[in-house]
Amino acid sequence: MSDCTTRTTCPYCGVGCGVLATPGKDGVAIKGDPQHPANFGRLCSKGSALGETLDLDGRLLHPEIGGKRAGWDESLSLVAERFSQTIAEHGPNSVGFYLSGQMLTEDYYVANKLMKGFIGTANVDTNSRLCMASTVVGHKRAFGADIVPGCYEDLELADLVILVGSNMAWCHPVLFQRLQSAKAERPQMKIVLIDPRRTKTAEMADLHLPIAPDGDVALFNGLLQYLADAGQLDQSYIDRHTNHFDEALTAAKMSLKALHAKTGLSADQLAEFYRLFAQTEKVVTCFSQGVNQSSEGTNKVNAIINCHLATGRIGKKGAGPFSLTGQPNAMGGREVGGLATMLAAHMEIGNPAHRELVQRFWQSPAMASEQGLKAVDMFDAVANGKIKAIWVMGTNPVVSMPDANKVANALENCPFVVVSDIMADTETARFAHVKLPALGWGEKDGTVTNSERRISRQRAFLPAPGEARADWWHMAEVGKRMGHPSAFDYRSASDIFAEHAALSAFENNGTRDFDLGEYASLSPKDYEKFQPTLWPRRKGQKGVSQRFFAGGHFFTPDGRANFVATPTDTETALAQPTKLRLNTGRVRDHWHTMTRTGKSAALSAHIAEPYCEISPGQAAKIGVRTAELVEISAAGQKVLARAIINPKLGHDQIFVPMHWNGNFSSNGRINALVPGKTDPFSGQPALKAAQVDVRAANMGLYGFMVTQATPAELHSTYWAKAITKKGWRVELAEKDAARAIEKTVRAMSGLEIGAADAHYHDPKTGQHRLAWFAGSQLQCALFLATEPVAVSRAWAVDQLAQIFETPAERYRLLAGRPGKDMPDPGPIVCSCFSVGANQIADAVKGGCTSVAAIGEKLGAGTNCGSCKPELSEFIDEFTLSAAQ
Ligand SMILES: Nc1nc2c(c(=O)[nH]1)N[C@H]1C(S)=C(S)[C@@H](COP(=O)(O)OP(=O)(O)OC[C@H]3O[C@@H](n4cnc5c(=O)[nH]c(N)nc54)[C@H](O)[C@@H]3O)O[C@H]1N2
Ligand SMILES: Nc1nc2c(c(=O)[nH]1)N[C@H]1C(S)=C(S)[C@@H](COP(=O)(O)OP(=O)(O)OC[C@H]3O[C@@H](n4cnc5c(=O)[nH]c(N)nc54)[C@H](O)[C@@H]3O)O[C@H]1N2
Ligand code: SF4
Ligand SMILES: [Mo]
Repeated sequence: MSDCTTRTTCPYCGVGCGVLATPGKDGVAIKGDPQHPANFGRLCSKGSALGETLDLDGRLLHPEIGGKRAGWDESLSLVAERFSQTIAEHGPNSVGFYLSGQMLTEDYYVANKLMKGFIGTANVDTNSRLCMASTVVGHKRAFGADIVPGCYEDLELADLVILVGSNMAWCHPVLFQRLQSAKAERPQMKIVLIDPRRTKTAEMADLHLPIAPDGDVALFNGLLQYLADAGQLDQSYIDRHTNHFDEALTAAKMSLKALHAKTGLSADQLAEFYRLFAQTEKVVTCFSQGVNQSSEGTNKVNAIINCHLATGRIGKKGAGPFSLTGQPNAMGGREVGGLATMLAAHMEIGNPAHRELVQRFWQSPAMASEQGLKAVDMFDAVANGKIKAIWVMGTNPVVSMPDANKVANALENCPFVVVSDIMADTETARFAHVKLPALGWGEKDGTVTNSERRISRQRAFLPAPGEARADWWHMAEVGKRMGHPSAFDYRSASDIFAEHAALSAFENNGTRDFDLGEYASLSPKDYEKFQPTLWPRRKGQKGVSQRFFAGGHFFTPDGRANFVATPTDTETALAQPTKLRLNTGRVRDHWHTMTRTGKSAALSAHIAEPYCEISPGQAAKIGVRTAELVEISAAGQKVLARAIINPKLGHDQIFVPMHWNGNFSSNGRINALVPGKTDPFSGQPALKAAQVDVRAANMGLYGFMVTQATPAELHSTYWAKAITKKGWRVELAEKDAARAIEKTVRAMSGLEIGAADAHYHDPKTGQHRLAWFAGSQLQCALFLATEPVAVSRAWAVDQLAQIFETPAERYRLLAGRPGKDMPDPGPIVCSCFSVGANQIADAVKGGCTSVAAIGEKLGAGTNCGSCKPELSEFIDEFTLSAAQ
């Protein structure tokens, strides 16, 4: 490790990998930190590409008022004044903060303190409501506190790992790799995947249960019933450490017929799963958004926990329920009480003693006395004018909230909107009256807590760009200007962390789970040296315990865990059988609304446009073929996406990724179609369950363009753009083929069709192909056809900026025919080494029958390893076809 290397933590997923960042002449070199206990040196594709996302293109570098550059002082004063004035006129409930699990703990702490302790309302909610809220409530109902009982090591020690509603291969890739290594060492370890879709995660599973959407409560209720019938309960644990078992078992009872109907699984599938669970002592059940983002998300969480409590498989090595948190600081946000339903340091807003304690600690003038508005309700309150001033920080709700157009309209009509972001032009920032530039990853200092309760430092290794300042500073400066100078007089993130730690330990004495007393008087120097640690860290505590509840002590009033009755009488069948069920989620190489990963050519190569997975039967029914566009609609809103026909998908289901938005595609923002239906206990929206119509989009003209210039305004019916190493690639489609191609071209690239240096036109097939050169260097190539353009994208992208001297070379380019010297790599699978599907298929055909052998030959999978599940799929498919 060189002197210029900084130890920090990845800003993406909740695995919380340690990163070594070394700024140098050619940018920042990124490596996994071998000493970090989350990843031991590994990084996934997104972590590995962090260096590509640190440029200042598109960054917000100065405060803006009404779209014009403004000074910090006037901007902060305006925010303070407008919030104060709104509160004076309409009361504290007329303002709100909408925050993010990507804020650092210190940022979050200050925001929560300002709103709950000094403005005096709990109208502070966060995108964690869309992410982890059901788990929070599920944990509290069962354990009396929001605790993840185990740690990552448990996944490695388990003999059975169950993944429920988790696409771990793509969403928690380094943890997935740890699990893969553990299984390679102990092949007897079993992995079960429960997901309606067969995802890349299934590549590692011994058993994939393609459960009916929202069949999870029934599945785990059925398991509880099975365990009871088979005499496989841990009766002594139940008797000594829990309450309400009988109620839970009674509620779980259902006929076999109902069980099959709700889960969509056969008797054999159920029996195999139930037997595995019953027979294995060391079981870890990991769950993620297929569980949380549901109108019965909280009951799903409790149905899972019930089975672990009933078998005493909790808090032990290799056993327990394990919530996989999404965002880098989802957990830190919960620790500071960043949600509208909590107080600080895992205290309860509904508990007067807790409120009094926090108020005394903060010396606050106006404590919130009840829960505030949860995300969906908060934007409803903006829409109906109850909230008149809102501050959005570190999240992009116009893309990520359900009923996204309603959110956009609400912000448009809100009298005062503040947005703190690192980027100047997000779909949310467009509605801001005041924009405040935040420090981004690598520029800011603070802490994050990962899925296993491990607190790690994010450290700055880059100078602050422009006038950007830390998020906590935005909040603290407004707090001071609202009349609380001493309460918000922080000099650094370290000051804030120490205060947060002190509050967690304040009059705690072991009564509350969350305790960082050890750090209550941490010095800035110690903060600099802070090593990744699990909590609790009580003052004077000897050693760090990795697990909760081994001794059966819970944080409920009587110290016993609660079984929760989770009846399955909620409707799981399609409400309107004529509609399709829209499932949404993530792709391997993009992060949410793409403001950062969209800057990386390596990450943008894997999947470059919005797509819709659809079953062959459904595709045939609507008359759409692979690669044509489909139109997905609901409530008068429409999304266009590329059809991918997936034979393993249920007939009445489709899947569309959540990432694409107006900055990268014409109409890919899927949340425009997802209604704001929520779980009754957690308020978390059912983001995987919209009812939609799908039909063929019937485009008259399709296009594909590679261009060195950043595409200007794109006006075609459909477009999607992705950055490449030498420029951009753009997918296009026009509804009306007769519409002048010339117009399309000009709108797309500013280039004149008449000025193209090479043309190819085939009136029979309706194909037009054009290329523009600067000297002999390819500047832009455009391929147009009446059906989806059949040109290798990866190959075409590689042609940009190449030299084409002779007419023959240029002709070959327009023919889309790779020359012998430039073979077509096929769609990119390994983003680290740009290895494409054709290359991998050739290698497999040539005798590479293991992932390692492919790696040796092509390099694919040998850096971050995120593509390994895809590589093994190639091998499986080849072996299968060879066997037939
Ligand atoms: N590459 C990448 N990784 C990420 C992120 C990212 O944006 N990109 N975001 C991070 C964040 S914030 C989060 S929250 C996590 C999310 O991580 P995951 O939860 O693993 O990801 P998702 O793709 O949202 O959804 C997981 C799966 O739930 C399935 N599912 C849908 N409905 C049901 C159901 O009713 N039952 C069951 N059992 N399964 C169902 C979907 O088919 C999907 O495959 O990922 C984190 N990691
Ligand atoms: N349909 C559907 N919708 C979903 C989901 C789904 O599965 N399906 N998943 C939901 C889930 S789990 C989540 S977590 C959300 C995520 O959704 P969002 O939180 O909206 O997504 P991000 O793109 O991560 O937004 C982060 C914003 O913060 C900015 N930013 C980055 N770093 C900083 C910083 O240091 N400070 C500040 N102030 N800003 C910064 C980024 O530029 C970006 O604008 O989406 C939810 N929406
Ligand atoms: S798994 Fe990947 S995205 Fe998640 S923290 Fe590790 S490197 Fe970052
Ligand atoms: Mo999330």
